[in-house]
Amino acid sequence: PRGGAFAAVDLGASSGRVMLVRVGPDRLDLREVHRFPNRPVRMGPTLHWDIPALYRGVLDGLREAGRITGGWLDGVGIDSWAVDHGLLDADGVLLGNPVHYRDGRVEGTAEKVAAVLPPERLYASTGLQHLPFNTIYQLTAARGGAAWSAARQVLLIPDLISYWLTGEAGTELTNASTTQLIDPRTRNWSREVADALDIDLGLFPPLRRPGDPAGELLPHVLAETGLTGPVSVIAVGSHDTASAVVGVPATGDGTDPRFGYIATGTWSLAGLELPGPVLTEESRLANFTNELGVDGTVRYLRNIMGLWLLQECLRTWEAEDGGAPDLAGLLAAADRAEPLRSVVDAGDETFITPGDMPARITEACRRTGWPVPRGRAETVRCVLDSLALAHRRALADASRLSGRGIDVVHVVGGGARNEPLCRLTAEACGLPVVAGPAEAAALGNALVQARAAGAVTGGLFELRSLLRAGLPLRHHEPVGGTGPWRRAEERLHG
Ligand code: LFR
Repeated sequence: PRGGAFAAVDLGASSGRVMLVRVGPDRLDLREVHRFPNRPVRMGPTLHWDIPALYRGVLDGLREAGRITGGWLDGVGIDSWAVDHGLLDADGVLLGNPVHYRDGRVEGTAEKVAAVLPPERLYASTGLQHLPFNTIYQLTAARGGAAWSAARQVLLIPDLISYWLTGEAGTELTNASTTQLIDPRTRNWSREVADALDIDLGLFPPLRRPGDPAGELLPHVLAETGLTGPVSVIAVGSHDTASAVVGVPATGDGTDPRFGYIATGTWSLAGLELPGPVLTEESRLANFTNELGVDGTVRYLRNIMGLWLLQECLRTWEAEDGGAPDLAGLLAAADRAEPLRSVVDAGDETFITPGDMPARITEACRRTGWPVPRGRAETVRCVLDSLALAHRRALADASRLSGRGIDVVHVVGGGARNEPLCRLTAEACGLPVVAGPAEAAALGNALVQARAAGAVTGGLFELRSLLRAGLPLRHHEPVGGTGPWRRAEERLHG
């Protein structure tokens, strides 16, 4: 293997970035070449993604990457948040800006789906946790609309970007698993679910697996980005969480990988990497998901509200103040505030939609009999304690339901930079936390490309050893007992 230069496009719910990642048998370095905001926009009653702005950000990033390498790239890979999609008409033209999963259109669709496919059967067939915005609910909401009758193809967000770059359509498997139309045992479409919901699977282009070729940049894309062709697009774990878990610098060798992970960003995704799904009724009731990962793995995890709670508080305060609040100051004040004074259930669906988060936190504390936070520092403390508590609970549940022990917790993604959050998570779990890399998704994206392009070889263990060698990681030992956390958990969840 000779190494190479890869562009990893990683679109998150609050920002997108293009990283230039150089990977070789004993080399891994990454450089952020372009970062751009992801600002959803409400048009009429509906919350949309500003997909043209995101696509422009991708093109700008590729141009910048090419400027650094002299026009040459060994691969391009795209990952983004899951679940959402665009509809294409018979000419391959996008029918309206994709709808944001936090939009209210899915209200009431879970009941419709449950009426034809009971939740027990849906879980037994797909292993997916109930999230009110899973693709099947969005498709249920979209049906009946004018765009739907003109739609000839459904493309998930990374596949849509890839289609514009290459002219070739495919459905990448790890992200497809979040549609709730995939059977995690066969790692293929579930006819049973599609038939029951009357969804035409022919709307989805053929499945691709991470590492599969996904086309070459079109001539006009080369012209616009200044890149020298041919440039291959390579399918990666196109669900950002799939790529982020490839980017976990774990040491387990695959036979006894006793690590838990928390991919933190807008969401916290806390769980385990398993060789196969857990589809028990107990697992369904605990709302655990079996998303498909790279190299035949399963991500057994629970979605926790994540830093969205903090982001929405900040947005509310910014509107009040007419300027951005001082985040570092708030985090420091929260760190000094009384521990575990109040906590909320960070899995509570009432936090999903955008809006006044401090008010919703106050309301949740009142409802459950916890003291109401007095001011911003205590609100932020409540968010951090609540996230750490939810991390503890998710990892303990994952371990119990799968029968696999955990010796160490890896915190990756943007939240790895949040020192108090990592420290509180170590304390709550009673386990050492290794924090970093913050850019796990982009790194996991690039590593899968690099292997497909022959720049490196090996399985997840070998890919991860490059991360361990190449990146600064922070270690947090659990200090203090888990007693207060156990008591808070009992009080909150009974
Ligand atoms: C994280 C993530 C989660 C998914 C949520 C919505 O960015 O991809 O894994 O549940 O966004 O798509």
